[in-house]
Amino acid sequence: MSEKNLLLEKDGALAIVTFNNPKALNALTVDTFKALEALLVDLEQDVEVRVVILTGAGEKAFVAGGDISHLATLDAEGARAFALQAQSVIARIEAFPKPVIAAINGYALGGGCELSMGCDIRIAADTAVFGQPEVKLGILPGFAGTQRLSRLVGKGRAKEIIFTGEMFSAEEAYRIGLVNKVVPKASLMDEARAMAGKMTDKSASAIKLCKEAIDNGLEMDFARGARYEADLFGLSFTTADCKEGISAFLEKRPAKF
Ligand code: CO8
Repeated sequence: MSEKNLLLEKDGALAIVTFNNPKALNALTVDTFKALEALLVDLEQDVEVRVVILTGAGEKAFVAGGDISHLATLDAEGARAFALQAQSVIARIEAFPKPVIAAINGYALGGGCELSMGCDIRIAADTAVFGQPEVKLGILPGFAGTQRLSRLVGKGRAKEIIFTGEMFSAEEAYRIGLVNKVVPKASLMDEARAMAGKMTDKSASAIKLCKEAIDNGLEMDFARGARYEADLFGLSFTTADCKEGISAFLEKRPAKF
């Protein structure tokens, strides 16, 4: 456990981080972001941990957004600083060298939806509810939601979601490609663990390079992205995992990564 608003459970190669302020539907504060950043630094260095799952405590919410009572205290400079702090922590999740799965157990609104979009994979409970309701508060998504939502679901759909501020279901989130999978609420964590399990027995160094190729390559034009992939492909041949994976196949035995 790293601090009250953030719980950490380690289970073999898996780390489960839980936003734990259910009375305020796990709304995100400056302190939560600081704690999350410190935890990510630890988990990055922890060689045992191969996959991280983020989820929310309580029955109702993953994360219902930035803490509106904190937003009420901010001036323009403070709002910009909060947005930048949150963006840098979410960017750290996106660049984290191991897969990060969001197990979305309820409301994923505003900053909560934005945080989930920094994760590699989103699995939603069938009861989860999504939305970017900032326009109802006279503000805009400030945790890079305008950028990530447009890239994930396309510009037209992102504008509809952001301009209307309407909430939508997990099924709709699946239909538009915002989440990878919708599962019964009762089996959400089992499903997240099962998906993580399909990654933890694979090569961590190869997965890290795949993540870099996808995330960094998508910011390039196709030819440069493909060239970048080839560079990383070459790099993968310098790893012990490459030797082990290929030898294991040829020796007809399971690879041990
Ligand atoms: N911040 C602070 N407290 C919250 C938040 C929040 N985002 N969401 C819920 N809470 C609190 C409620 O105030 C309430 O507290 P209390 O019991 O003390 O009155 C408690 O959680 C339970 O909430 P409700 O009683 O409202 O529960 P309901 O089931 O009736 O409703 C909803 C659930 C629909 C989720 C409702 O709580 C709601 O609409 N919440 C706000 C959702 C929202 O607007 N989120 C976006 C916030 S803005 C944001 O995230 C932008 C980030 C970028 C900012 C840029 C930086 C400056």
